[in-house]
Amino acid sequence: MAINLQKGQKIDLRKSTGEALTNFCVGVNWGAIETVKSGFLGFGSKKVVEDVDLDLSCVMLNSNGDLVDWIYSPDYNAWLSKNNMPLGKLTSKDGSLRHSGDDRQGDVGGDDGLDNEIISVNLNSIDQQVDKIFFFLNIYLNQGQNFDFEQIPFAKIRMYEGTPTRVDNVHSNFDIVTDASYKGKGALILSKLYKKNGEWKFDAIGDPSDDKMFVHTIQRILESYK
Ligand SMILES: [Ca+2]
Ligand SMILES: [Ca+2]
Repeated sequence: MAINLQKGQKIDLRKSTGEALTNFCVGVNWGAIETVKSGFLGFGSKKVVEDVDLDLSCVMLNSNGDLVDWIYSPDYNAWLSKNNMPLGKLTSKDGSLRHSGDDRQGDVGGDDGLDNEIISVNLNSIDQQVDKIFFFLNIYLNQGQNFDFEQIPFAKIRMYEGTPTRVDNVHSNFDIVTDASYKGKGALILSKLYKKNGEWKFDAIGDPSDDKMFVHTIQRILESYK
C-alpha cells in the first residue's frame, strides 16, 4: 500500500517487504489550466487551454549545507553563463540522478495518471559527501505564463519503482493542495531526501514561495533549509 503523505511528514525509505528502497523515481504530475470562455449571450462558448510549464529541479548538499551538485533546466544557460552561475544540466555528476526532460504543458483533459517530469534516483551511486537532496518546482519564467500555483488544477509528487514511462510500484504520494494560500506563489519546495545514521529518509515539505526564478529558490534552500 502506498503511503499518503501529509505536509511535514517524515518517512523511512523501505519497501513493504522491509528492504531498503534505493532505486526509484521522484515524479511530479500536474494539469494545464482549462477554462470555458462564454461567447456573446452564451453563444459560441469554448474551452481555452493555458499551458502550464513547471520545472522540477533538485540540489544536492553536503552535511555543512554547501552545494555539491544540482539538476535544473539548461534552457537558462545563456543567462546563467552571463551571470557567472553554474549551468543547468539534467544528470548529476555521479550519474545517480537523472531528469526525464522538460514538459511544457501539463495534462490536458484531466489527470493522465503519469508524471510530467521525473527524476530517477539511485541512492547506491550517490557521491558519499551528499547528505541532503532538495526537490523543488518553479513556474517557468515566460512572459506568456501569467498564473500562480493557486490556479493549477492539481499538482502531486510521488515516489515509485519503475521508469519515467512505467510505474511498477508506488511507494508514497504527496498531494500538493493548490488552495488560496498558493495565490501569487510561483515556486514550491517539495521535499527532501536526507541521510540519518547512514540511512536515507524522506521529508514531505510542500512550502510555497513567491520566488520568480529557480535561482532564488536555490538561494532560499541554502539559507533557510539546510
Ligand atoms: Ca517544464
Ligand atoms: Ca500527468
